[in-house]
Amino acid sequence: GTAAGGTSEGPKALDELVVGFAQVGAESGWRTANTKDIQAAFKDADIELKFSDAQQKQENQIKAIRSYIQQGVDYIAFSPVVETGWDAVLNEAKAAGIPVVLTDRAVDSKDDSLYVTFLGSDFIEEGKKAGEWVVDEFADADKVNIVQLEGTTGAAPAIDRAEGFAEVIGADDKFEIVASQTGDFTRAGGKQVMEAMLKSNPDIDLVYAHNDDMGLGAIEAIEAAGLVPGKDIKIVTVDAVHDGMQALADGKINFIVECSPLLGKQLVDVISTLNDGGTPEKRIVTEETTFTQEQAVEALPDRQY
Ligand code: GZL
Repeated sequence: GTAAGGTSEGPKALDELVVGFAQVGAESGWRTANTKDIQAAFKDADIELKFSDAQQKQENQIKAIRSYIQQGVDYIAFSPVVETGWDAVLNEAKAAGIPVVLTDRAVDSKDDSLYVTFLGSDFIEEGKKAGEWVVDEFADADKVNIVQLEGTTGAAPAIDRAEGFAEVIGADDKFEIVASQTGDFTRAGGKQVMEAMLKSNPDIDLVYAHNDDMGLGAIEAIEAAGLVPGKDIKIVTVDAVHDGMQALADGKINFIVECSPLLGKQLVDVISTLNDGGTPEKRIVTEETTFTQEQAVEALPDRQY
C-alpha cells in the first residue's frame, strides 16, 4: 500500500490522504454525535475517510482495521470497544508503516509505540465528578443505597467511571452500591437492568448510570414502577447528549457529567500534524464540564447535539 503520509518526499496534500476509521457502533446518542462530528470534520478538511460501524463487536473492528491495512490507507483511527485484545492487529498496522490514532476509548497495551496518540476524555475524572455531586447531594443522609448501570463490560469508560466514582463515595460507608450491572451503554439495556434492580432492591436512593442512554432507560423503568425519577430515585449520568440534557431540564435526571463526542477537529489536527512530519502529544484530553438542572435549561438551546 502507499507509504504513510509524512514520508521522505515530504507531506502529501490533505486531499490526497486516505484515513480509515473503525467506529464502535451506534449504541448511544453519544456515539451518533461522535460519528457525525468526525465525518463532518474530515469532509471540511477534504480528507478521504473510510468509515466502518462494528455493531459493538471487537472482531468487526479488527476486521475493519485489517481491511484498511490491506487498502494501504495513510492513517488508521479507531475507538477500541474494549481495552484488551488489540496488540496483534496494532502490530500489523505498525509493520505496514501505518500510524494509528486512538479516539475516545483507550487500550491496555503495555507497548505504547502501537499508537501515536490517544485523544479522548479522562473517564476516571468523570466518575469522580459524579461521586462528588453524590457526596454533596446526600450530605444529610445517614444511608444511601446506590444502583450502578455499568457501560460495556471491559470498555475503558465503564472501568474508569466505576473506579473514579467508587474512589469518591468510598470515603464514607453510608454510601452503598447495592447492585451493579452492565446495560451495555444502551437505553434498552438500562431499562432492562433497572427493571430487575427495582424488583430486587426495595429501597434505592440513587442511580449512577455510566451514560445518558442507560439513564433514560432507567427513567422508563422507574416510571413504570409508579415512582418519580429525579425525586423518589435520583439519577446521575455521564455524557450530556440532547435527550439526557432534556431529561435533566425536565427534572427526571439530577446531574450530568459531560463527555464530549466532538473529537473530529482534534483528530483532523493530529492527522495533519503527522502528515507534516510533526509529533502530536501522546495524550490529548478533551474539554468538558458538568450540568445541574438549571444549567441544562440554560444550555439546551445552544447545544450542537
Ligand atoms: C465515552 C464513550 C461512551 C459514551 C457512551 O467516551 O466511549 O460510549 O459515554 C458511548 O454513550 O456509548
